[in-house]
Amino acid sequence: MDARTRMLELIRTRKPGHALEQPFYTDPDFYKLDLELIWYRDWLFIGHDCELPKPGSFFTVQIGDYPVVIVRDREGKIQAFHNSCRHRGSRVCTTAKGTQARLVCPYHQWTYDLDGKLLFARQMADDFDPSSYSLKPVACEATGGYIFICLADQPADFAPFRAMMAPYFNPHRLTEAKVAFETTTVEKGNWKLVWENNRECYHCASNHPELCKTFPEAPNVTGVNDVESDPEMIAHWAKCEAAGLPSHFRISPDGQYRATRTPLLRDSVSYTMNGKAAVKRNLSDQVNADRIGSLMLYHYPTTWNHVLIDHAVTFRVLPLGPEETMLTTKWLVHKDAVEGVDYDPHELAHVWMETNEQDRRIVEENAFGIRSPSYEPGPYSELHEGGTIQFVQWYADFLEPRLAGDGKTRL
Ligand code: 3BY
Ligand code: FES
Ligand code: FE
Repeated sequence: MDARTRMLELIRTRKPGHALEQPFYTDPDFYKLDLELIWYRDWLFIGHDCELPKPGSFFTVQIGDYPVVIVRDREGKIQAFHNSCRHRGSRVCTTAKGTQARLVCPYHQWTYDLDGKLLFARQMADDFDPSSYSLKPVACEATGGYIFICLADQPADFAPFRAMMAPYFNPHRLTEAKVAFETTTVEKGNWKLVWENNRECYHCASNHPELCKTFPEAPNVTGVNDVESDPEMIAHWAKCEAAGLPSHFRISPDGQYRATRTPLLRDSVSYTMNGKAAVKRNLSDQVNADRIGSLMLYHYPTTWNHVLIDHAVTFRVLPLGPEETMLTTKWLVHKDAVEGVDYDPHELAHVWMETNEQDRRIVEENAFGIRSPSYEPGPYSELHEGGTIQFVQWYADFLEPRLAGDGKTRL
């Protein structure tokens, strides 16, 4: 039986409310199917507009086998291209980020403009037509300070996500923020284990002493159940919405993305050890309301986020292999906040750096145990792991028709 048929069968026979079978977390062929059917087809959060401050600013990213470069063009528009030279395929941009007037391939110096057009190719034949050798475009959209790309030839409509996200995020002015601190963590576990762990707080009390000082471990905060019947939540949404900040829990019909604003514990305003702001200046000049808590957004499979009054923490998940995942965390502050004066980057990042490290260990231990031939999927707690049940259900529902699908894609 080929991997595709086996995966489809395991999805169709899986016990709802239970973890997945071992190969979903370990098998290289299942991983290839995840790449092909999810990562190469869907919208992926990749970085922030504020990381491309001027024309020629670029950063690079690797999605499975695809190197991609994201660049701000001369008109100020953000564009994405396959980072593979149209001559003999070398990577054109070889650094993580930078600024260049043109994109010059290091191999034979074919030179591309910031809109991907080939400008020069030395000593090619007289009939060589540069206009046929532009860098290949990758679909790219920006909203609320976030850049998304999609590697598919015919990407899904981005408009419904933009329509949901923009009103929640625009007041926070992330387009005008700056990245004050950034970390990269490599976790030795499948990308779905990173998500399953993130979508529940059943593990929080015993693992996250720093985060638990300010973040509520209540299941209706992290999860998707009973969110709309909690009087504290309803009062919080009403207060924030009166201050012009959309806050209600909203989720897409297919469960791929959700936004909601949650209060933090007691009088906390930020993820610090004492709950006080980590940055003296508010993140957005447009938001001055008191105790707005955290605006939380997830968008499967790449990102979860917390936007607070003084800073935002954004997370990007990228798969590196069947049992290896990269988590990039960025702390965004007002662009005019001054390091050492308005904030101390280590204090700013402390709680989530500890939390990420605790979660890395959790994911790696989880992966260890799953490799055991004795592993069998156990039941999630319906009360505490509603978010994880929802993630796994989304994954199964998303893959099933694609696996059953048109049969065009083969390993
Ligand atoms: O970042 C998050 O949203 C989740 C919620 C609970 C565990 N983790 C902290
Ligand atoms: Fe890029 Fe030759 S491979 S110039
Ligand atoms: Fe955690």
